[in-house]
Amino acid sequence: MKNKILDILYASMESNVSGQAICRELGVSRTAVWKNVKMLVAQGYDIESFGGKGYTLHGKTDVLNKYEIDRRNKFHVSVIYKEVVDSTNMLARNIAIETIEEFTMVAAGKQTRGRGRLGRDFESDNKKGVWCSFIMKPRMVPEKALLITIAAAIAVCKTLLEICGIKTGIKWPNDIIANGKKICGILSEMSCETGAIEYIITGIGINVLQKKEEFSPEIEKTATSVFMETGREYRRSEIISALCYNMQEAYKMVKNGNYETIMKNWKKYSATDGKTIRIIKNGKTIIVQAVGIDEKGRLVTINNNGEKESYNSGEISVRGIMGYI
Ligand code: BT5
Repeated sequence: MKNKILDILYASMESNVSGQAICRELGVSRTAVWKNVKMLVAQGYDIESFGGKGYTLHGKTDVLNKYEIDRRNKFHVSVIYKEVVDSTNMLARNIAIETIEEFTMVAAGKQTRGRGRLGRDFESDNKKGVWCSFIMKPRMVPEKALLITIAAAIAVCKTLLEICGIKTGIKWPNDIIANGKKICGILSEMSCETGAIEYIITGIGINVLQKKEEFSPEIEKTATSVFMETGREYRRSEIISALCYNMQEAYKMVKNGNYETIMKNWKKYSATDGKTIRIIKNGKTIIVQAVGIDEKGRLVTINNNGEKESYNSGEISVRGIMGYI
């Protein structure tokens, strides 16, 4: 019933809806409406109550739940939402095995064990960010899977530009940076069977509402958030819904082999192209120039002798661009 009440209040946002009208429309008692409104307020909705005579929904609050995502879900993507999980990538893995859906989003209010690459942690034990994973089941050869991470990075940059007006760049292959600091991390994991992709899970973590002092001392100097970049408290539901849309588009681009569009967008958002970068390979540091990416999403570089080389994401670690260490 809560969702039906929200539908009615959203339809007349910022104006008074009489309690009686809600009762009539839903065929329930005044007490039932009042009890449900109380629960919505406890969830964080800003609903003004006029002594049982009516209710007004104010639209400024940042409530993240399945209803808020679905309400803005233009593609009607299948969405799974949990208040607290260990890691959305872990939950997604269990769902991926069962589901027959080709594209699913798993999102959480907070993560108690957010994961980065190579066993690193990702700080997300707070309700201040967008923490989600996309389960994709494409018919595609595994070599092209790295392109999904690239396309996801493009989807994040697009979303942050469209919704928050923030210009970001992709630090190949999985970091999104704003003014030299990390605003988002991406973690793609893949399962293959007999040479074909069984599923790909792409986890995306975007810092939205954190203030500088809310990051741990370990990342305080290298991390940033939408709030720190804009001074505004954007709604997570708005960002996640736009991301879901852009991610679906990104997925289609990769699946349909629309490389030209991917390359065009890569050039637009790349933070590495044309830059001298330090790459670490097998513990050794090499200085090269980043040229771009190839059709498999590998990083293409050129060294002082003019020799070109392409790298997979597992092979190297990129350092030293735009002040990001
Ligand atoms: C990543 O790994 O950046 C991938 C992060 C993916 C997170 C999403 S959230 C939803 C989904 N569920 C998960 O469990 N994970 C995904 P990596 O490139 O290894 O970077 C990790 C490093 O980034 C850490 O060692 C810290 O230095 C830094 N870091 C940790 N938390 C951060 C944060 N919130 N913002 C910026 N930097 C952070």
